Amino acid sequence: MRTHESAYDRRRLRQWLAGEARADGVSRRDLLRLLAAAGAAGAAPVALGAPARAAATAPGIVKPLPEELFTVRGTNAETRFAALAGTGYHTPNDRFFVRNHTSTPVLSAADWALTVHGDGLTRDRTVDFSLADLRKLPSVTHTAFVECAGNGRSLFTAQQGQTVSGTSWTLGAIGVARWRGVRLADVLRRAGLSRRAVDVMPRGLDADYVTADGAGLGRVRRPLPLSKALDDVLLAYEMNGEPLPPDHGHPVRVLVPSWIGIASIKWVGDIEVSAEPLYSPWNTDFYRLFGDAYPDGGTAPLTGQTVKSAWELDAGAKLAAGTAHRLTGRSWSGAGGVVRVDVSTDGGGTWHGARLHDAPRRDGWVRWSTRWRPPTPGPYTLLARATDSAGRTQPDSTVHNTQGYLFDAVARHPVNAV
Ligand SMILES: Nc1nc2c(c(=O)[nH]1)N[C@H]1C(S)=C(S)[C@@H](COP(=O)(O)O)O[C@H]1N2
Ligand SMILES: [Mo]
Repeated sequence: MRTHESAYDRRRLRQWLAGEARADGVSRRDLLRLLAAAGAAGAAPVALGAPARAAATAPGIVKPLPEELFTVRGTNAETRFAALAGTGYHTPNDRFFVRNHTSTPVLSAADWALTVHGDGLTRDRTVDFSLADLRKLPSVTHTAFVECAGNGRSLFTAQQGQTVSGTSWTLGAIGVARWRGVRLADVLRRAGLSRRAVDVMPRGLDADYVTADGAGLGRVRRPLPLSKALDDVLLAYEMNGEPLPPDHGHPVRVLVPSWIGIASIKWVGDIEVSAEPLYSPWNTDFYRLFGDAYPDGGTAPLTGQTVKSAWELDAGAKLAAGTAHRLTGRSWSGAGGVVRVDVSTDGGGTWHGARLHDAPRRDGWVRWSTRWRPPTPGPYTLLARATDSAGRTQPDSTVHNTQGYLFDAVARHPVNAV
């Protein structure tokens, strides 16, 4: 079952208006704006954060970030797609992208505990789980991508000439890993899930997040509807067969398959289970679509990821003219497995099917390849367009939203034949 938030979100807003929902750390103004979007009168425009600046280092990331593997963007590190060529299906931990709102906290697994609490538990109790407690529960392994909602954001500007706020990712804010852990559903049931529970809000142990304008938003947290929390969400303690590395949430992170990355809270320290709908800035101000094409107060909170494709080549890569090359790439979707990828090596004049090397796989990606002999020296534009099992195909352009989320248009990849 896939959960869509829009109907749920309207109900959550009505409940807030009736005093039946909680919104700690969210302003009344924000909620009134969202209410307006859900069907009432007009609302104030959205304030945008300052655009991210590229930095020479990524303060707060623990693992090495060699430039062959990563492009550093502020507190974040983007995977270079060229560095995935030949690496296999799963993204090696040493090249998996990092998105940190603040910095990686270095936590000891032995001292760590997860506190599950809230009025959505029977008798409103508080239950602690150590890592050893979690390891005693049945373990599950699931291969899934984690992809930032802003992946591809810079293409709104590069391809569509539009202004957006946020980290200027190209397409490398995604990785696919084999996650091992326990079902969140098992943990919630052990904690004593009440029939009144509606929302579940995991919160990270990293520092309070302060925006560029100095607003303190508290620790990173985002509510999940109970239906998704009980469906396929994991509390993961392993990534590709290793204990979760510090930058990816050591010792335990939430893994929400197919949804935008912000749902997968790293370094989870507590989970509130609530009988009332919950809000945080990460489902009010951020991670909704705002802009001319959208309601004044934005859409419902974003959930599933869109369809995308990327070539395992640097932008501007040099390829020998008159020589046959095997070009590779990957395509993925949050709505189902990728069943078809069409490629063009002449800027979209002619297209043919790429060879797919993986079966369509929900929550994952497919690797593909194509052969190309650049006829003469000069600049060329490579395109790849994926279609998923739900029938979604990448469009030629993506409708603008101010924060540059969910870019899904066909990317124009420049190369030079020399
Ligand atoms: N506690 C915490 N969890 C977090 C974040 C964060 O900054 N703090 N960033 C989120 C975002 S926006 C994304 S895209 C993913 C990135 O996961 P990764 O760094 O393991 O690639 O983690 C999410 N979980
Ligand atoms: Mo993200």
